[in-house]
Amino acid sequence: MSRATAVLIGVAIGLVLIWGLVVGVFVLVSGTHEPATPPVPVSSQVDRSTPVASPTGTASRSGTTPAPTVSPGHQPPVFTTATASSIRHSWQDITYTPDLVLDGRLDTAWVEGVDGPGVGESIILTAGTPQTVSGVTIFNAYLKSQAVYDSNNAVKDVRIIFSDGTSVYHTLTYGLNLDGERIPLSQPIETTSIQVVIVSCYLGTDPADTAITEIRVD
Ligand SMILES: [Ca+2]
Repeated sequence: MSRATAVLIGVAIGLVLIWGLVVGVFVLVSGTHEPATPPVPVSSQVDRSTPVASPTGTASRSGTTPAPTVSPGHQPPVFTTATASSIRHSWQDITYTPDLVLDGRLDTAWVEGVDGPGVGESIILTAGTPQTVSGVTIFNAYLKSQAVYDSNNAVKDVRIIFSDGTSVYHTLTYGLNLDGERIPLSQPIETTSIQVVIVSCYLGTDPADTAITEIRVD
């Protein structure tokens, strides 16, 4: 064997060894790539867990159901102030001011203060902001007791006027009624005021005074 041939064989062996190393390394590298594949399912698990999380979010939203509580029903209307076209003078320590229709008591009342039964007199409830009203309940006359009821006038025909100018007319029933008589509106009205006008009266034994014990609004 010539020297050149020996060199060629040596080079060939060297190349084979290098090739072997390259292939080995490639196998090792591609082998480490194999486990790199699982992350895909892992990430898909993350995707799956995300939708799972979102229903949980919706559940907590519906669980925090105060939102439905607010949306279905409107806030009850609140009228804080009452003024009147006239007021009967106080007698002894009893007063008859208009605010007494908003005090929640059936033994206090507004009594008009003009001569005669007070036809045309009125009481006005007002609110700082528009309120949605579906009905007005009148606790008619002076409900402190049957005797007091009998002596004072009760309202018979009443006109209720709202701040937008619309009005309803209603004839109240005679008789002591501690539950009040509700006057329903054909549709809710947004209003900042409710004026209750005495159109006519049922006369009491002392026909000088007409009273309204309470006015409640829903
Ligand atoms: Ca009252």
